[in-house]
This record gives sequence, structure tokens and C-alpha cells, in this order.
Amino acid sequence: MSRISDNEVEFIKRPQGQDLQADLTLSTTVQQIIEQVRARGDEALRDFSAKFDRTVPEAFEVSAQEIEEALAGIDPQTRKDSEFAIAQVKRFAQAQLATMQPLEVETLPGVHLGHRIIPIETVGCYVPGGRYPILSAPIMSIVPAVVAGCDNIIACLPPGAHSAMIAICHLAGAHRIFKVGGAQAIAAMAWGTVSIPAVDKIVGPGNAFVNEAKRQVFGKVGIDALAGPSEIYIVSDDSADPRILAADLLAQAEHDVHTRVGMATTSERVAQQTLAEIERQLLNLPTAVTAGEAWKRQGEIVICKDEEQLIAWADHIATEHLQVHTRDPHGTASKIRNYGSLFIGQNASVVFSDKCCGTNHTLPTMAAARYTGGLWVGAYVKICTHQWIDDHGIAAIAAPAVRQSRTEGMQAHRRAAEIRLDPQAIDQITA
Ligand code: HSO
Ligand code: ZN
Repeated sequence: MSRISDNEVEFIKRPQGQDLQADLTLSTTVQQIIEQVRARGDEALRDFSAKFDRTVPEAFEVSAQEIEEALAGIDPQTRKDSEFAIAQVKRFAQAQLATMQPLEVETLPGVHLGHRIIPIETVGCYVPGGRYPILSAPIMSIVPAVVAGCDNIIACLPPGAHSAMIAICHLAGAHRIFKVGGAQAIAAMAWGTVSIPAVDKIVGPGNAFVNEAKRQVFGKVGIDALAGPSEIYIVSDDSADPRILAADLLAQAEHDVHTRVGMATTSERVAQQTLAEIERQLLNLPTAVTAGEAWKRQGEIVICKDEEQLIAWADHIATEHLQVHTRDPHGTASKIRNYGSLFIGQNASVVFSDKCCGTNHTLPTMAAARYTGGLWVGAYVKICTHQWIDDHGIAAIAAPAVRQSRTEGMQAHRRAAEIRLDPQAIDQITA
């Protein structure tokens, strides 16, 4: 399918154009935070906590007693709902892990190749603060680590986080929990301090500072992805219900004024009714200030002439969440390639995946869905290859390796291959 461009679809509502002007000081500020934490460890963490969080915890690590208190304090229904979400995320992660199998194969007689699936030893799960205390956030980064079998799972959350978040980190299976947030938390997990262990990989979404810090520590540690503001896109035909479309668009729009929300539809009627319905639903939405602003700024509705164009447009947008509201949603969905997660049919609201249906809600944004899926149990394991070669295999493999090494001028490589063919040869050369 060839790429589609703006002038091939008819815009009913265009995004105003995002204010993507990069904060040039962000990168330098974050670099300085990382340098300070690397050089001065906990002392720097205390300074940054005082500066950014206006509170310095007595100890960064959440104690056993604090966990007990958080568990005693969490509203019982909130706890039950979180346990439900944990169970759902666990079931799906277990099923996904089961699809990842170790491999042993003989690709030529005597040439045995394979791979093993090895859990990452220590992972750091960043749990964001932000506009809302998103109770499912710790679940999405911690539970798959538990399922993968990581030895040490640590969670960092801003010192001001609600104590229910601490309880949920614990219920999800974090081994150690720390009250440190922002870029300084990422720096601490990357380099380690006296209080906070250095990890092998950092996962979980965060604000612009957290993302920039993850970008800068990548290499020292692994990272999952750089999740930006939430996004939703819908493809629909005239079978769609504008009331549902509007509700789902506004649900994600309430995250942040930078949230990107939009729809491509083959029905002019559905487009116009959805526009009207959004205005109507905004009238009594308690979070309308944010949702309305996000819609005003980034909201988009385009008309496509047929299903083929809908699909091309969805692939072009490569959104974090793609909802499919067509007469044959499975048929339409099967033809789409670029999305973080796909919501097939009217009942599959993004909200369910956000909270508790079991798929992970940490997904690629900003068109990263062109090259990656979202966070999943596979992000917490390494697929590492191995090989063993018997006498039959040597005959087939050594001669080409000798010739290639000679051509490249890599004489030590040539010898290491030759000695497998004739162990005496090296003695003759070195004699
Ligand atoms: N839509 C967010 C996740 C979320 N929303 C959780 C509400 N709760 C990012 O995918
Ligand atoms: Zn959401």
C-alpha cells in the first residue's frame, strides 16, 4: 500500500498544529540532574527532592511498616479492583510468555543453533505522578516483570504520590519501592546510589523530564520506549454510533491538553454528528477544561472515500490506540499495520485496556507504532542465542570462515577457524 498524504483526505476538523517547540533547556537540565546524581548519589537526590517535590523523605525506601499502613489505608473496593486488574494483566502476560519458546535447531548436519529466554535480572519500574493518580500505572510495568521472572523488581514513584499507589506497587509484586521521582529517579536507577540499586532496564512512562532522562541513560541501561501524551484515533463507517465515538475521544482527551485525538470516517453524517456530540458531552464533563482544550488543539476528523483510504490513513497516523468501528471491524482491523493497540468493534473501548482488561496500557506514541509495539512481558526477557558444532558441522562451517577471514585480512580469525579443521596446524605455524 502506498503512503497517503494530507491532500488526499477531506478535513472536517484539522488539528491546530501542535506546539512542539522543543524546550531547549530541558535536555541540559536533565543532563545536569543525571551528572549530579551520578557524582553525589543520595545527597543529590535529597537536593532535587527538596527543589522539585518540596519534600525530602526521611528515607527513600518505603519501609515494611509504610507498606502495611498503605495496605491498611487503601479503600477496600479500590484494592479489589486493583487485584482484578493485576490478575487480568497477569493472565495475558502469562499467555504471551507461553508463546515465547526456547529453540534448538540443526541448520546443517552437525551445526546446532538455539536460543534461550532469560529474564532480565533487575528492572526499575517508574510510576508517574501527574494530573491523575493512575492506579493501573504500576500494574502495567510491575506485573509483566513478575511474570517474566525478573529477580529484582524495584519501583520508584514521586514522594507526593498517594499511599494507594504504594499499596498497589506492593500488590503488583514490586520487591522494593522508593519515593523518588522525576529525572533524578531515572538517574538513580541507571547509576545506583547508596539507597537505590542500579538496574539493568528502566520501564514505565513519565513526563518530559523522565522521558529525556530515559533517553540520556539509554546504553548504560535498557529502556522500554519514550511514551508521550496519550493518543486515540478511530476509523469508522456509517454503522458507528457518534455518542460512543465522542465518549471515547473525550476519555483520552481528558489526560492532557497535548493528547492527540482524531477520527477518520467514510461517513460525513457520522463526522458531523460526532463533532456535535463532542460539544454536547463537553458541556457537563467535569474535566472539560483539559479535554476541551485537547480537542480544540489536536482534535481531527477526516473523511475518507472508502475503506482502503481509511486503512491507509490509520497506517499513516500510526496512533497509540486505534479503535475500529466499521460494519466488519475484524475485516477492517486485519488490514491495518501501524497501531500500538487495536480495539476491534464498538465494545472494545480504550478505557478497558487503560484500566483492567489485561493488555498493557503503556504503548508507543508519536507514530513510534511504525516500528514497535507496546510494553509486554517480552520486554523483560532477553532472547539469547547459543551454538554447538560437532565434527560433521566443522567440515561445513570452518572452510567458509577461513576463506572469509583471509579475504578480510583477519589472520587471527583465520587461524582460530583453521585450528578446528586441524589442531596440529597451529603448532606448525608457530613453530
Ligand atoms: N491512556 C493511558 C493509560 C491510562 N488512561 C490509564 C487512563 N488510565 C496511556 O495509554
Ligand atoms: Zn487513558
